[in-house]
Amino acid sequence: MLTIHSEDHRLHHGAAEFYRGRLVPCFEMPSRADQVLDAVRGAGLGPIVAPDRFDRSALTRVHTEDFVAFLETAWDEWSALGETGDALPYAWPAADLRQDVPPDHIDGKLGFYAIDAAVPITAGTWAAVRSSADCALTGARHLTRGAHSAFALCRPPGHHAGARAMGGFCYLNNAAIAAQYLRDHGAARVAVLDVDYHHGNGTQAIFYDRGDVFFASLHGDPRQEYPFFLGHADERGSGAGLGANVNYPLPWGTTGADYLAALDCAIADIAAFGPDSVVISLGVDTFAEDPISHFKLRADDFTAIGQRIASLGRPTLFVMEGGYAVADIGGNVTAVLTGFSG
Ligand code: 5XA
Ligand code: ZN
Repeated sequence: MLTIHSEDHRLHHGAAEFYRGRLVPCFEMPSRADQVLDAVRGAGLGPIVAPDRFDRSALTRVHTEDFVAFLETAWDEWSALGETGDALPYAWPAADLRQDVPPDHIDGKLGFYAIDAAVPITAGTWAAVRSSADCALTGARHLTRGAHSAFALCRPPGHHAGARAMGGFCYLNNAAIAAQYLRDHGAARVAVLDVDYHHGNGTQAIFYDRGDVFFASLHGDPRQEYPFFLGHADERGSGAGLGANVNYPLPWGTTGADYLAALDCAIADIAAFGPDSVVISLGVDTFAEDPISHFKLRADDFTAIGQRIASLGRPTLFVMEGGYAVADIGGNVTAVLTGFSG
């Protein structure tokens, strides 16, 4: 299996995120990708290549023009204020506030284009975000050229990013951008399966009214868990997309056995949809030792996840999402990938 990786991920290293009333060191850090890369090499998974550079238009197939422009210029606008620390939002257009007038000031823009304060913007964030999307796009291109699988070692991750919003360590939605690329290059039907611990709210929202991209997600129940405001079982899609969205919210404490039973249902949903290719939002923060999550999966469970995904028998792109037990992230990711490859 080909792995796509860029050293540019290192350009994004936020100092702090806002969590439970305090600024804490970012859980999403460069060493995560280093550990995964080491494990990919150690497992002899296959070649590792740098991403191709894609046109900006591949991003605006799923994100709005104004949002991409905001990400491109946010650091310059922030640093023009004389600020040298990371840019973070502090005010949001929540209920009863206007969401139709983008502010001019960067403080307002940061909140307007964010769902939370876990998205620090640094001097190198845009370059890293862009290279992360390029990794996903390169993997998708590899599938369109006949490959059976690829692993996009994306960092920062993407599945919380909506068409017009960043959040939860995510800026551009790498999996959605890749799925759209597959649609634009020959695949009539694409399925996105999100096995990250957190609901992929951004991916769901981007494809919610579409019948050509199926979205299935297993995740911590939003009644208990971030992102809290999307990811319930009754969200089935709308309009042409009705029936093309399935959520399996699971309670804190979910074990490997319970998780795999739900995964079997999601796999059956995807098989019934009949996709030409599959994109996996691959988070391993379902791991029992993950510092911010509450599932109980073990290494063997990750192998079983890969085996079940392989049972779909479709060209498959794995896109890296979350996982914060840094010492174990590499082993858990390669367990999925080697489980898939057999
Ligand atoms: O998949 N999403 C994550 O791992 C980030 C969650 C951020 C919670 N503050
Ligand atoms: Zn996650």
